[in-house]
Amino acid sequence: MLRILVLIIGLLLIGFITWWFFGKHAIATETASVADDIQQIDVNVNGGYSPERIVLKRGVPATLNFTRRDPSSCLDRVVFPDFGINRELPKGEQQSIQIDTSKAGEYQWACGMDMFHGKLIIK
Ligand SMILES: [Cu+2]
Repeated sequence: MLRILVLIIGLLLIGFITWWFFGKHAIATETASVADDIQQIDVNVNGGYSPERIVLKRGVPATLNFTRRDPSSCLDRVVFPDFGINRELPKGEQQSIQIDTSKAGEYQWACGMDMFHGKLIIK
């Protein structure tokens, strides 16, 4: 009886771990809105980035408006290694970051410690 119980708990644990690591977690994806030949999108920084994935149109100048609402210093910088951008995000202040959209591709961004991530998809 006890053996069966331990077996069931073990199987449940394995199932949970598999789901946690390999399950498809929903990722918020948003497309920047284009107006007058520029595209813009607001990114809310609070316990991570929202949206976490941004689709940009290639060749259209893009501005990402980051606003940090999270009090933790973890998110007080945002880094786009592919674009050489490392910007401070003062709390409650909107920071506009210009992105060069001339090359299509997928580009990661992260907090200053590389703990929280987001992705730009230029196409
Ligand atoms: Cu961090």
